Amino acid sequence: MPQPRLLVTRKLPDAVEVRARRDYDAVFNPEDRLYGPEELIRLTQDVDAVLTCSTERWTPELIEQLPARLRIIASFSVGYEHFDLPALRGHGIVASNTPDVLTEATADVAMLCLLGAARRAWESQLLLRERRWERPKMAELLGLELRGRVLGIVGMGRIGQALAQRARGFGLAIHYHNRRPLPAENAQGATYHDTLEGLLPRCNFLSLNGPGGAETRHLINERTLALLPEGAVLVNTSRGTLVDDEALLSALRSRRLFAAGLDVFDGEPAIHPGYYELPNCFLLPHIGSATVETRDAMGFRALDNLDAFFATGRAPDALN
Ligand code: 8YV
Repeated sequence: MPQPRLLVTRKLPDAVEVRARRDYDAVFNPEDRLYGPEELIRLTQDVDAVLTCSTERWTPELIEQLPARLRIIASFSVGYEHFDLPALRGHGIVASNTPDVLTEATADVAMLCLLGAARRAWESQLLLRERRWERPKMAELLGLELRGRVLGIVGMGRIGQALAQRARGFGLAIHYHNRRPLPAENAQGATYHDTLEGLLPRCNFLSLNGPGGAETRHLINERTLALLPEGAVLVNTSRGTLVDDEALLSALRSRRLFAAGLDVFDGEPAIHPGYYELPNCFLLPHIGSATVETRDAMGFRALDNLDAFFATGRAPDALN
């Protein structure tokens, strides 16, 4: 049996590419260019499978033009809002993601964002790097203590729960909003709110850990931001689309919010320029899953899905 032909759309860690090259007739993207829809249509014409990232959007218009030969698109990501699942299903193409393997790394970065925002890490970095640190000042660069405050988590899935576990160690009380309350063994004493409106007024810190997509677009907007207590901190490591940038920037400028810690942005990497101007933003370039172990595990999980699909016709992490 000839090896299935696989298009790998982005440059992936070496160990992942070595395995893909061993088991597939694989085509890579060594320059790590970002493919637009036309290029994707051209490059997929002679492949059986694609290993994609969340940087490629699989829209109905694009899916319409994929060849009958293409049977599976495995994503190197847990998020899957870049897939139009009904359109893929309609074309008999299986889509899969990589759940579980990036939970801990992403929860670590959520904690980093929370601490970076609360303790004014960016302003402190600037003071040093611009050689402006004259002497320790007792009444400057004062941040927020975590102990005894409340962290609200929107979206208490795997990553939300892993963040809650970390945050408890810092003395934060956990409240959360989810479609459904968690079983007691997963909630670990966290307080459930059945509405976002019920949760927000309780939160000194708010972390967004829900999925992207149309349903959650601009969940955090002028109205919902106004429900947070004065001086709250917003953390986002899920998807930038959850936040209305103009509303957040205005709350940060007026200091109604103390700070924000953001790893994801609407339209990234072309983020809203307003963020660059504000000292009370701790900004990271979407590095939630960026550890050696996790990025390898994501690639291996995507390949596991492809292997199982070609061996049995079923991908364990199939989404459709
Ligand atoms: C990835 C992510 O870096 O897995 C996800 O959903 O957001 C990130 O971990 C990125 O999406 C790679 O495709």
